[in-house]
Amino acid sequence: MIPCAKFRGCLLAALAGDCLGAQFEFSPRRSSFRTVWLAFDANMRERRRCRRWPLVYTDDTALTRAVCESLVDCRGRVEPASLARSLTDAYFKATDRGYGAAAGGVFKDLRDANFADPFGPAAALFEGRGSYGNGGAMRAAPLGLIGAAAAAAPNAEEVHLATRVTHSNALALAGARLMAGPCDWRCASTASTWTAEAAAADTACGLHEGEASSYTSAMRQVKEFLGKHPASSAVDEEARAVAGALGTEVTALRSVPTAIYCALRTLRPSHRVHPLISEWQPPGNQNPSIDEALSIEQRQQQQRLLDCLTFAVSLGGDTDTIASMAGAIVGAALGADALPASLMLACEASDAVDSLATRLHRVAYSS
Ligand code: R7I
Ligand code: MG
Ligand code: MG
Ligand code: MG
Repeated sequence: MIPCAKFRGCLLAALAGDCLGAQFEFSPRRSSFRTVWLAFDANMRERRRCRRWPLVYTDDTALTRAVCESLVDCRGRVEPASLARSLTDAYFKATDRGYGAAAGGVFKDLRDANFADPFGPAAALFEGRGSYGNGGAMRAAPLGLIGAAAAAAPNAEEVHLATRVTHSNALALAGARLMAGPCDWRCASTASTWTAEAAAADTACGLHEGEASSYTSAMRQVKEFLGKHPASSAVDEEARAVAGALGTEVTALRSVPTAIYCALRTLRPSHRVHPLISEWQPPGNQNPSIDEALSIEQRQQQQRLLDCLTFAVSLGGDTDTIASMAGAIVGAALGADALPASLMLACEASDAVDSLATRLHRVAYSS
């Protein structure tokens, strides 16, 4: 059985990546690791001064929550009509959470047709080719959790159905499939395992390995970068090179492999957390004992997650989404202990996301 702590770690770290990354999304200039970290540190201290959460989440979390809710309602299955309704409700509850340009139209069309054809509006986008944005991949983590919990092989078919409600382009489908794939939940965190999954996703979606536009070729680059071991003092050069080669765009192909790189970089045993973070003292918040009573191992896990999210955001571009997807992978690997209490106090609805993760876990193991 996959422990509930992994479900919680996955969804809470995805929330944290979204909330922390949102303040930098598509800034005109990339920020240094140091600048990003100083902002995060301030975010984690801010809660003491304000009544509401200082960091609000964006569409990434709104839709991830909606996927969870639909899965819980449907006892762990993907039912496209239920999912379409759940995603659309989330959108109309707050349309100002930074949705992709095409997303709003899909949700309006779904609602206007009373969800008669859950795939119709998305299939018509971009002259019938469908969106290749990362909006399917950014909400795929709960599908991965459910898929990994089922004894059967990963529910690739269900990931397709869930994605096609908004994204029908092969590049979006393969990216979502990769994000929901079995690697991370099982902690098979080597680049080779991910590359094999990328090949499976490419094949299933009709993308061809030899082409530049494939996840297999992107994962090959991920592997190359992982083979280098830059010193933490060269972290900004690493970020520039990774952002240039793998991308930081809203397209699935130019963001999913980037997020995977950020996660695998942090999870490799030889990884050294940046000194700014290893020297960090968690703020004493309303309940100082929460952060201060950590074991050394827990503290190291928290530092690893923070290091991952800081690096992901320092890449620039689609920072909320890349940090959220990287967070989902690392959070699943490390578990909920990796989330600092002060960070959870800073992120909108962290308590609601936490209980949703627990409900999803219960559903995953109750049939
Ligand atoms: O994929 P999607 O939900 O966007 C997610 C992103 C994340 O960064 C969120 O944090 C949020 O900021 O948005 O939304 P879509 O509108 O489906 O896709 C995103 C964008 O990708 C579109 O608005 C287009 O600019 C571009 N795009 C395409 N452009 C040309 N041709 C997607 N598909 C195409 C295409 O086929
Ligand atoms: Mg967003
Ligand atoms: Mg979107
Ligand atoms: Mg984004």
